[in-house]
Amino acid sequence: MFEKILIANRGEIALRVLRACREMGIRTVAVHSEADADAKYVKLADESVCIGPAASAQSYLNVPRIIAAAEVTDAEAIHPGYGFLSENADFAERVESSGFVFIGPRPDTIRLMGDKVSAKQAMIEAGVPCVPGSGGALSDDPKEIVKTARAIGYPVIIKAAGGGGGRGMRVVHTEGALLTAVTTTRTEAGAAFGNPTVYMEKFLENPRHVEIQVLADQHGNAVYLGERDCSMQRRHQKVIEEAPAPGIDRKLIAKVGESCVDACKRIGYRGAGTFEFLYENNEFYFIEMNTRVQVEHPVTELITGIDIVQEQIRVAAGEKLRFKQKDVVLRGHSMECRINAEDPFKFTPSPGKINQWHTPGGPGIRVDSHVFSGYTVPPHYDSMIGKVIAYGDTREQAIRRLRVALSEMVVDGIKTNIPLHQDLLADANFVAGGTSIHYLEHKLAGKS
Ligand code: MV4
Repeated sequence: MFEKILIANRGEIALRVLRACREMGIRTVAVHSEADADAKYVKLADESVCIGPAASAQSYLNVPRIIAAAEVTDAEAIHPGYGFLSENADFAERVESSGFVFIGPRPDTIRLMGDKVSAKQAMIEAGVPCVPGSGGALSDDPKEIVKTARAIGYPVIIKAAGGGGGRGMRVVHTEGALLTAVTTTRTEAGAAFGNPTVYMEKFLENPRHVEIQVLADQHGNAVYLGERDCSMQRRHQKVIEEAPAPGIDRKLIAKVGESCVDACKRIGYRGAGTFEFLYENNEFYFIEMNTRVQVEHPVTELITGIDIVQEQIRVAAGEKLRFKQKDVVLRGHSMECRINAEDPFKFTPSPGKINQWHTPGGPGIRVDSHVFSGYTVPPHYDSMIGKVIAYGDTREQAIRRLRVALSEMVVDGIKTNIPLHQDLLADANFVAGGTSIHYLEHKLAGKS
């Protein structure tokens, strides 16, 4: 096992990784920007290195500084968390060529999944169900483009190969709008991602977002840890996530989960990963794969009893997975509310000093946050300041526990989205389960 790990991230995930390391007896190096010098996880870490000014581009995205910090502290491995450099294949390559272990998949796997056309190609070959589409990059020939769209059937969606997470997409409802949409998406993709390649899919009108968590070691073993429903989102930012996904046939999930495991084995996947699907009319359709630990990993941890971050570290160190698929048993229900420093209904950021921070507790409540009373939320980064996660025997119990937990929580000094969560946890449609990816935006627009 590693003796020392450098954590190349900030906020709640830096603290989450630090806790995993401490529990495993691994020493830690925190790297931080000037704005995060007083963070709790920086003080809890065995060593810390300031890697630059507040702006992420000069600190948390500053590859030479991060590598230098690993060198001077003699760390053996680097955990990238989520966001920042976590899915940057060039960074993973630099980490490995500098003699450190990247806690994540091999660089070429990150590259394969970062290109959404090659990712989808790999999934089709592995037998993972995909959205019907162009089956590769879209042709340059207008006649071919029209033919492809007719074969798929309108509406279609044009997506950038270099996009993902909702960036670089355009929905097309009629043949008359097709070619300009393709040209515009290509131009935008070239400018935004340096890659004008686009592909086409059938546009699914009212799906849910259901994703499958996988873990794979470097010895050819892989398992899936059930699924998460992340449909409650606004502008591609998830708000509430839960596991299991309500009302979906377990046999179907097992079939799709096994196909994800097969895909992991075929591509030689290593570490934790997430297969994102759209789910509509009792069918799963793969859209993208994330090659990092995700914000919402705790809901899976609570229903499986598996510490995903510790497993990431173990498989990165070359250990074999300690459990087989039959040992992965889902029990109960878990739900997570992302707590953001923002206006609950206008969504404008609300950074600043938190005078009082009181977190909830009691049976089945977990709070993942780096915040404390007196902490100042810097304006330079993502607005998420923590997560309240509930576990219950049933979905109803998890929801009741979350409601009680949020009612106990005190965040004084800044605005948070807790009132939005309280609205959602009292919303009859959400409580019934199975709302689509458009539900929250429709609700906020006053349509439901
Ligand atoms: C789609 C889709 C409908 N049909 N693809 C948005 C984020 C990116 N991961 C893929 N996205 C979508 N792809 C087809 N063929 C609808 C979305 C989509 C979406 C997906 C997941 C979660 C939230 C979403 C919000 C709007 C659109």
